[in-house]
Amino acid sequence: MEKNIIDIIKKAKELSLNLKQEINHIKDLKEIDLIKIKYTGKKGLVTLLMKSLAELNNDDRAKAGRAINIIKRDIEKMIISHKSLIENKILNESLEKEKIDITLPGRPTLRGGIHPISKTMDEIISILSLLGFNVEEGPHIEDEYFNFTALNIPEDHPARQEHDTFYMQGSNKKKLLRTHTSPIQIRVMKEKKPPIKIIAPGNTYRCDDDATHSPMFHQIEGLVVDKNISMAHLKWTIKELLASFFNVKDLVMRFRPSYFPFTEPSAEVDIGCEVEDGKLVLGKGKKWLEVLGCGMVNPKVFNNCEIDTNIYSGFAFGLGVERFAMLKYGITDLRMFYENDHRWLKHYSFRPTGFPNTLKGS
Ligand code: 2U9
Repeated sequence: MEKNIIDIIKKAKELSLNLKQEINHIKDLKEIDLIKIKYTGKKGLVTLLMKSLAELNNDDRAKAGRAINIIKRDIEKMIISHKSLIENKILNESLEKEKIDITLPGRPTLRGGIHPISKTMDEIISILSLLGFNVEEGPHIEDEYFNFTALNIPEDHPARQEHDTFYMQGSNKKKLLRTHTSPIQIRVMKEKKPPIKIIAPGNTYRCDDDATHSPMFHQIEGLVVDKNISMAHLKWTIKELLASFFNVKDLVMRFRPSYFPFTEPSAEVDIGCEVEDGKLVLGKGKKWLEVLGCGMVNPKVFNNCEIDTNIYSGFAFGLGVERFAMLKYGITDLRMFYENDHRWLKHYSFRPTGFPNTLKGS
C-alpha cells in the first residue's frame, strides 16, 4: 500500500478519536449542531478527507473509500447518540421543573369538593382512631376462602350464590369481588398475634342494583381481640362511635338480638329518633332506626385463624358508610352518590381546605 492511502486512513481514525474527546464536553444542542457541521458538513473534516481520495489510484481509492465510510458512519452515530443524550437530559430537567405536587390542597376558588362518602369515611376513621383502632386494608379481589369459608359462612349460604356475589370469569368460583371488608380482618388475624384492635374501611361489591342498593358500596368494620373482651366493651365502643358521629351527648341506643355466621351472639343496633318540625332528629325520641350490626367473634372464626379461644375473645362490628352519610347529611336517594350530578355534588360536597374533624370538618 502506498504511503498516501495509509496516511488518509490514519487521518480518518484520528478524526474519530478527536471527536470522541471533543463530544464529551458538549452540553447543548447548538454546539452539537456545530460539531456535526465541523465533521460531516459540506466543508467538514470527513468530507475534505473524502475529497483527498482523488489523489489515489483506482484500487487504493476504493479501499480507502470503504475504510473512511465505516469511520464516517461511526462519527455520525456518535453525534446522534450524544444529541439524544442531551435531548433526554433537557426533557428530564423540564419535567422535573414542571412537576405538579398533587398533594397540595385545592384552591378555594376551584369548584372541586370532598364527596360526602369520603367525608363520612374520614369522620368515622377519625373517631375510631382516637379510640385506638388501627386502619388495615386488603385486596378488593378476594378468594372464596377469605370472603366466606373462614368467616363460617356455609357452602350453601345464599350470599355465596352467583346472583349475590360477583365472581371473576373463568375463576371457577374461586376469585370474587369482596362482599364485605371482613376478609381484611381474617388476613390480619392470620398474620398477627392478639392484642388486635383494627378497623377495615373500603369498597365492597354485591350483585344488587335498585333504589336502596348499589353494586358497589362502602363499609367500615371493626375488630378487637384480646384477653377478657366482653359485650360490655362492644357496647361502650359503639356508643362512643355513634354519640360522636351524630354529635349527640346522651345517645339513646338499643341492642336487638340478630344472627350473623361470623359473630355469636350477634346484635343489630338501633338509635332513638323522632321527627321535629318536619326534620329527622337522631339520638333521642321514641322511634327506632337501625344503624349497624355487631357481635362477639364466633369461636369457629377464631379457630380458622388459629387464635386460642381459651385465652382470647373479641368483638366485631360492621356499618354501611352510605347509610351513615344519608342519615347525617339528610341525603334521601342512594343512587345520587354515584351519579356525579354537578348540582348535587355542589350541594352535598365539603370544602377541601377544611381541617379533618371528627364531626363535620368544614
Ligand atoms: C371477622 C369477624 C366478625 C363484622 C360484622 C356486621 C355485624 C354487620 C353489616 C352492616 C351494614 C354489613 O354494610 S352492611 O350491610 N355488617 O352487620 N358486620 S358483625 O363481623 C366480623 C368481621 C370479621 C373476622
